[in-house]
Amino acid sequence: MGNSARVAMPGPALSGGNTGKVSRTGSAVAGIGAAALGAAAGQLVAFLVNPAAAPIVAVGAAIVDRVPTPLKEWAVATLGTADKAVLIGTVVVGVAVLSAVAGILAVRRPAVGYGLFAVIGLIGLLAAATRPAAGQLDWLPSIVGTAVAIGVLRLELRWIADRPGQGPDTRTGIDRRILITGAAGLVAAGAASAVSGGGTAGPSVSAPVTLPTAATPAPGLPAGLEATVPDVSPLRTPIEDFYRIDTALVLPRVSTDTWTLQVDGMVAAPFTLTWAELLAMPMIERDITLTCVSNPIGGPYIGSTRFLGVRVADLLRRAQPSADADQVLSSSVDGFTASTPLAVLLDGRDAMVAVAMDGQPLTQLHGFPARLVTPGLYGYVGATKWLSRLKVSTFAADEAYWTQRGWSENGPVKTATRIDTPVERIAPGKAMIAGVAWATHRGVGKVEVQVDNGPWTVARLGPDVGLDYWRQWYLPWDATSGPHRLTARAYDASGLPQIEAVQDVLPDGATGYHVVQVNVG
Ligand SMILES: Nc1nc2c(c(=O)[nH]1)N[C@H]1C(S)=C(S)[C@@H](COP(=O)(O)O)O[C@H]1N2
Ligand SMILES: [Mo]
Repeated sequence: MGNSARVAMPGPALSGGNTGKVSRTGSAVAGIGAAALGAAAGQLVAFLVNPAAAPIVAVGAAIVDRVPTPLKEWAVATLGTADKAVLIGTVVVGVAVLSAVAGILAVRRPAVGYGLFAVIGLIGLLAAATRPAAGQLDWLPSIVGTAVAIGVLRLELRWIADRPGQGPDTRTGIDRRILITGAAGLVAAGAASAVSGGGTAGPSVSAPVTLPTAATPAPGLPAGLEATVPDVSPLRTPIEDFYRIDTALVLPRVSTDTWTLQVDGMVAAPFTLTWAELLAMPMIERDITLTCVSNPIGGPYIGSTRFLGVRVADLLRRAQPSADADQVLSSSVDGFTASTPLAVLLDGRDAMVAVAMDGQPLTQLHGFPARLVTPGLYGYVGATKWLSRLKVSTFAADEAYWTQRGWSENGPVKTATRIDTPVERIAPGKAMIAGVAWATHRGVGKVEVQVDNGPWTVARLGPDVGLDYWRQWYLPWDATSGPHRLTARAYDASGLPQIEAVQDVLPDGATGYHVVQVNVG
């Protein structure tokens, strides 16, 4: 304990060759450097144990799971899909500030600095260990990270207290070893998070998956309006443009070697499928439009593509659900859950456990190796990615992730339309008003467009790809100079118009007409 006794002494009392007082900046840098090296160590251990258990990421994930729904909606609305980067950035800044404080306090009272690091580590540990899909070793990255941070801080305090021969950097007045440690910490933390694919953009898992051919293939996709109408959404969304919404700060990495799908709960014959067993089942191929309940009117969180997969109804029939069951709770490997009405899954629609989008294995972003897709329902109630389990159950017994957070238990997609073009400014003369409309699983019957306060005019519809797919539309327009307001509304195939009253996305999807202001001139 000789060393710690020395460290415990306040700087000036040490005198011995120690001349100056310790700069506040220097001790703050010491704290940040120690924390950065600790974070790097935690990140590296997490890389080996479970990337989602890295302390910073785990704290971010805990925040994601706990922030009040209105705040989350605000974040999605203002930050869009950058919300994850902003969240992680906020956690990093928070830890940096606390570490700077820990460094400053530690110069006079080392125990306080160590204690603060221990508290930060404990928060990381608790966040990691209480994640819904926590692994057995998920506490380890935080422990190692904290130990490294405290160890480094201890060393730095020794440097601060006793620095003969190692004078401060002439420009900053900070001990060079502390500056070097800080720089090394930042580099190491950056490198470690890059290595472990921290953040949102891990490379996609491109396992050599050979896709089976569909027992019932989809017919060829007709040519879309995009060939003739500039700027309309293409009939099929390219996968790289397909929206991505999920709670995952670290994308789950699932190997098809170990992946299984458990089908159980209130069933007579529970079973578990391996990847090979799933692929051996009859596959359907269907064109389906997927939408997020958080998509604002006119928003981007919608995509349409071709899915290949096994009918959920085939799986459920094999398991034989109990007559008392009314929902299927689907789980992801990362702990996310969605509840889908059992009746919906058995009513003949093409709900499937999908293994491919647009002729390619699912990308990691979109749920590799298998996800649920339920035509007609918003993603949060029927599109679980990184799917691992289908539990037949009741709404009374099991509440899904978003239902626990105030979103509606039922999530049928509302009829809506989006004006894709024009936006903002165009030249006077011949123009094209165009967009997409959807009334998923009911089909689009009609789209109407209104210019300013003029009459509602029926738009021309693009090719019909089925009830579960969006419909492109366009209306030629002779644009006159000046500002104009364009409004569009869709009807489903039964003739019901979309809801006009404006409602926000919470709790069951936005309503209201899409309105676009354009300046012609
Ligand atoms: N595991 C998991 N699956 C999930 C989610 C999630 O957060 N975690 N989000 C759901 C929501 S809200 C939507 S809208 C869709 C989006 O699917 P996409 O990212 O492939 O477009 O995924 C659903 N599946
Ligand atoms: Mo969603």
